[in-house]
Amino acid sequence: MQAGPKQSISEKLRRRFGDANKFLVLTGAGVSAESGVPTFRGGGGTGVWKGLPFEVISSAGMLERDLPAVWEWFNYRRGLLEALKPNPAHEAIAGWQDRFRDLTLVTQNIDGLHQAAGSREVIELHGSIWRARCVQCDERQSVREMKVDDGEPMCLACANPMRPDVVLFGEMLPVGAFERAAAKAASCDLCFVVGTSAVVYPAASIPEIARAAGAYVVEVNPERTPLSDFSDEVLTGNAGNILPLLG
Ligand code: BV8
Ligand code: ZN
Repeated sequence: MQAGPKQSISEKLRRRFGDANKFLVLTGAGVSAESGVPTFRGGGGTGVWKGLPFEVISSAGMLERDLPAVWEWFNYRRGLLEALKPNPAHEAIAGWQDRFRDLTLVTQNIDGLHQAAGSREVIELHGSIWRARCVQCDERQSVREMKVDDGEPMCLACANPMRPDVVLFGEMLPVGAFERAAAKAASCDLCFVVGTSAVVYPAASIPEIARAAGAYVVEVNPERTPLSDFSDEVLTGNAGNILPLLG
C-alpha cells in the first residue's frame, strides 16, 4: 500500500467533526485491509475462487445450485479471519461511539472486526460470516458452536439445511437493516465513507442519501471511487493512519 503524502485534517473538517450531532459511518472491505483481510477489488485474492468471480460464488444462484460449495467458500474465508485482529481504524471508530450523542455505524463487512474492536449496534448490511441461518425457518445460530467443515449443517429446530447468514448477490438485505441505515443517513449531519469501492447497491446509495439530505460527506480511501467526485472532502490514504488523526 503506497504511503501517499501525509494526509492532514483540515480546520473545516476538525470543526465539522467536533460539532457533529448525528454522525453516520459507512465501511467496506478497505477498513479491514490493514488487519490482513483481503479486499475484493484490491487484488487481495478473494476476487476469484476456484476460477469463479466472487459475485458468482457469493450469489443466490450458487446457493440454489450448490450449497456445499458456498459453505466451502465461506469456511475458507472464515479460516483467513480466525487469527486477524481489529486495526487502528476499527479502534478509532469504536472510540467515537461514546464521544458522539448519535453515531450510527453501517458496514458491508461480514468479518465482525468492528464488534471485536468494541463497536456496539453495528448495522451489518450484508450479514455475518460468524452466523448461519436455516433455509426454511430462519433460525439463526453462531457458526462457532457448529461443525461446518463436514458438509452443510442442519437446523436444530426443523432439521432443514443451514446456510451462511450473509447476503448473497441477488438477495434482499436483512429486514430493516437498510431502512434503518437509510433513515439515519437522511438525518445525519456528518457522513464518513471508509474503505469502500462504492459499486455494490443498495449499500452505495447510503452516502448519496446523506449528501442529498445536506450532510457533510467525507471519503477515506487510498484510491478514488465513484463517490470521490461528490464527497465534500476526500482523505487520501489508509484508514488506519487517517482515522486516528481525528482523535
Ligand atoms: C439486491 C456478502 C435486491 C457476501 C456482499 C443497482 C445497480 C447495479 C446493480 C445492482 C443494483 N441493485 C442491485 C444490484 C445488484 C447487486 C450489485 O450491487 N451488484 C454490483 C456488483 C454492481 N446488488 C445485490 O445483489 C444486492 N441485493 O440488490 O437485492 C433484490 C433482490 C431480489 C429481488 C429483487 C431485488 C446484495 C448485495 C450484497 C452482496 N453481498 N457481501 C460476501 O462477502 O461474499 S457484497 C460485498 O462486495 C461486500 O459486502 C461489499 O459490499 C462489496 C465489496 O465492496 P467493498 O467492501 O467496497 O470492497 P472492495 O474490495 O470492492 O473495495 C475496497 C476499497 O477499499 C477500495 O476502494 C480500496 O481502494 C479501499 N482500500 C483498500 N485498502 C484500504 C482502503 N481504504 C481505506 N484504508 C485502507 N487501508
Ligand atoms: Zn429451521
